[in-house]
Parts: sequence; C-alpha cells; structure tokens
Amino acid sequence: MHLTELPAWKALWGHFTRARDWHMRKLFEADPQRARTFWLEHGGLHLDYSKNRITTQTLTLLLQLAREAGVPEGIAAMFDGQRINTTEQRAALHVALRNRSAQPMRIDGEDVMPKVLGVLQRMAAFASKVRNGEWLGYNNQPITDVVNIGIGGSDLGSLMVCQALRAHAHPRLNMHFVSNVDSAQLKETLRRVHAETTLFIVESKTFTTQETLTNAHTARDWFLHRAQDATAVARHFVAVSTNLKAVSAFGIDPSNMFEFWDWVGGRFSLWSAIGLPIMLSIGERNFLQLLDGAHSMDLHFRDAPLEQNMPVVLALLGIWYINFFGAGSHVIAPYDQFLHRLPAYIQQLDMESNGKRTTRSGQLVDYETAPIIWGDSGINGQHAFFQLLHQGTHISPIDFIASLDNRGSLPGHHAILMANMFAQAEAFMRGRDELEARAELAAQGVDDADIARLLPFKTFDGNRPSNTLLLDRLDPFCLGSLIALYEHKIFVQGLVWGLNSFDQWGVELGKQLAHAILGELRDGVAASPHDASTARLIALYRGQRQPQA
Ligand code: G6Q
Repeated sequence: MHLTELPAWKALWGHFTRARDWHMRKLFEADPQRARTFWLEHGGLHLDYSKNRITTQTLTLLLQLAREAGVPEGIAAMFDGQRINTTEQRAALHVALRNRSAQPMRIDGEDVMPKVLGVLQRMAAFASKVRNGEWLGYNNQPITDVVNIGIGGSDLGSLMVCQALRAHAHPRLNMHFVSNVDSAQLKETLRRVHAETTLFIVESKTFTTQETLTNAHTARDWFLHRAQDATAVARHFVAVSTNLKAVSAFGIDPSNMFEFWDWVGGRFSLWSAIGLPIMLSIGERNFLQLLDGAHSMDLHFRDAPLEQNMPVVLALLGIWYINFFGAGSHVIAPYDQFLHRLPAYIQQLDMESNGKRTTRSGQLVDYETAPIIWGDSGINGQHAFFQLLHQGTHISPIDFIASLDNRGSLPGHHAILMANMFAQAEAFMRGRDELEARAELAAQGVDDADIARLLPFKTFDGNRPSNTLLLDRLDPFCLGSLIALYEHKIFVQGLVWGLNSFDQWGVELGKQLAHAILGELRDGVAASPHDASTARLIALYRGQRQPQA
C-alpha cells in the first residue's frame, strides 16, 4: 500500500496535530523517567533520544508505521542476500564483509564468505609486510607514505576512519588521500613524498572514474620519471577494484589487485578491500575490531525487537521530523576532533542513498525523503552555525556525538568539550523563556527600559530536537558500531519511503556529462548543442586558453 495510505501514517497525522504544540521542557517536567524510557545501548554506544518531541505514544505509532511499511521484511531481505538494489539487479550485502563468524551468507545460493575472508587474508598479509618494513620500494627502502587515489565511496570512508583512529596509526606510515582532479591536491601531496618510499593505492570500483584514473596516470608518470624503471611500478602501485580487466590495462599487476564485488555499494565499501588504507594505517587486529563493531550492530539490527532497535528508532525519529514537522535538514555534530570528517561521510551515505523521489515501483513520491545532511565539529559550530539552530526559522534535528573516554587528553580539555556538548543539547531542548532572560539581564544590572528592548532577542524558544550518542571510547570497535548504525538507519528510512537506497543515478549523470563536455573544451567540437549559458561559459574558457593572436 502507498505510504500515505497506511493506517499508521494517518494516525501519525492525527497525533501530530497535538504533538506540534508540545514543548519538551514540559514533557521532561511531566515524566521523570523520560531519560530512561528513551535511551538505548548497544555495541559500546549509548543513545539518549529523550530530547525529542515525542511521547511513548508517538513511538508506538512510528513503530507501527515501520511494520506497516514492511521494515522487518526489508531487513530480512537484506541479510538474505536478495537483490534489493532493484535498478541494478544487485544484492546489498555489505553486512557479509564484517561477518567473521562461520555463518554462511548467500547470494543466489552462493556463500560469499569464502571469497570475503580470502581477500581479507590477502589484505592482512600485504598490510603486515608494508607495516613491518618487509615490503620494500625500488631502492630497497621501507614504505613511509601511502597515497590513496579514489573519490566518493572510494575515498570518504577510508579517509574518515583513518582520521578517526589516528591514535592507532602506524608511526612510520603517513596517510594521504587524493580525490580531486584539480591537480593542486595531487601536486601538494607529491611535494611531500618521495617516489622510493611511497605506495600508491588506486581505488575505484569501476576503474573508469575520470578523476581517479587521471590522478592515477599522473601519479604513475611522476613515479616513473623518478624511478626510471617500469618494473618498479609493481612495488609502488596496487589497485582495489571490481574490474580486473581495466586494472591490468592500466598496468597494475593483477597480483597487486585487491578485489571486491558488485554487491558492495561504493558508500558501503570501507569494510571491503577499499578499507586497505585503513588496514595499512591501523593494522589487521584493529581493522578486524572495526569489522567486529559493525558486525555487532548488524546482529542487533537484525535481531533486536523494533522498539529496542537503535537504527530503527533513529530512522523513525528522522521520519517524524522530516515528514510531519517539515524538517528539511539534519545536523551531525561530533565533539571530537578525530571525528571531524564524520559529517562529510554521513552526508554522502545518507544523501546518496535516499536523495531520491522515485519509489522502487517507479512512482513519484508525494512526501519528503532524505534531509540535507550537514555539520562540522560541534565545538567549532557553536561559534558559527549554531546561531541558526538556536534562533533561526528552520527545524534541524542534531546528532551530538562524543567519546566518554578522554584518550589521554591534555588536562582539563575533555571536560570542557563535554560540558559544552551537554549544555548545548540542554539549551536546544529547554530554550530560555522571558522570565529567565529578564532575570539574567536584571542580574547584570540592565535597567528596565533596556530589558524590555532586549527581551525579544534574548529569549530562545528551545524545543529543538537532538540525539546524544556517546561512545565508550573512540576505538575501532565503537567506531565500526557507530558507522553501521548510520548505514542501517538510512536503509530503514529508505524502506519506509519505498526507495532503493543502493543506486545513485545522479552520480552516474555527473560522470556522463563531464565526459561529453571535455572533448569540446579540448578540441572545440560540440558533441551536442548547449543552452546559451553553457555555450557562453565554454566559449569563455576556450578563449582564455587560446594563444592570443
Ligand atoms: C558511492 C558512489 C560514488 C562512487 C564514486 C567512485 O556509493 O557510487 O561515490 O564511490 O563515484 O566510483 P568508483 O569507485 O567506481 O571510482
């Protein structure tokens, strides 16, 4: 049945006509148990979702919506290896990548676990050689720098995790990530490394991505210019791809290729060989911990009843705001410097998965889908964009994320960080009413006339929803669990909205368009006519590049 026809959807609209006037401050006053009721724990994560505009009845109705929309069946279909990526006729079985139990996971009857574990072993053997200095460059020196060349799903995950787990990084290996075809990034990186001690990892699922292949060719030319020996490439270039033929054509020895499969989506691929930079940086044991953390969240997601299921609950809270309150965006605010790339990572994961308006059956939706995901380090955000979150006109739910453990922080710092995060979440919930604002101004000695003038600016509505996610510590296990939590949350939202969360036709369009115009920029022959604006921009660019007559 169509989403908007479901009984729970209709009941939620009825419920919303009352709920939109609730203030969370009152909800907390009315129920001292609230922080216990709306609290979940799993996989080293503590989720406080009590600062949301919900009651137990809201949750009951949302859970009913999940059942009516077929969420339990969708979860089962994913774990069952069904081809749930319907437009590409593929399974989405990234959960198999972190299944290190002996349990088979099948696609069309074939157990994928032997090949998953096989690649994992090859990665581990390779990583161990590089890390312990056995893998030598062309003049027999150990590797000191690893340059990952990839973009989108072949970049963001490894980059984010390597940053997040810097505390576990190998002391000799400097990790670099090059994604932009703007040569400034590659140039800057190559300036900092030496050919004889650098390992390049070319990561591309398709091995046809223009940006990645351009950077890879330029890096190889740079390398050969220095090594002056084509056979040296084998010691300095490895590839991660599903496309063996293209990797060989590029000139990388197939024995230096780490494989993954079409049932691993780019943005879900950090657990596969795409995570090779992660394993090089943090080592096999820590990489396996990362997988174990995700696997633990997978089992929770598959088996926990919906009302205790962390990804399901987070997904439904999102739906409550997006579809009923009209919240168009969602903020990711990590209070941890090492997690500063997490917002960008979740942005891709969410917006590329559910940024769609056509349902699996090909109908256009008549409801909102994925929110705009944005954010940055929370503590920096407080001095920048939080103003809009406190007093602007948009509702933008916030996920506050931090680690309970201070990782040997310098004295005093971690408590200040956490105090800020808790205070912000509290302020977003409570706001500051006129009485409180007036008392504060009076205490500062402001006279009555000025108090009256300033009051409208000094009051805060509050009632702004947030989730607080605390990690026991920012270690590989908890991070794996956190990432899998978001993957599954996004999948559940896609299920409720009736979307295929695993294709990305918008990304494919970008790849086609650039190819079409490139020929024109280079030799002036238009493959197809353009609108006047595009034609003029192209002409300006070409004119700038022609030698002046
Ligand atoms: C991810 C997307 C996209 C993809 C890049 C790189 O889910 O499909 O971000 O990862 O476009 O693609 P390749 O890995 O094929 O180079």
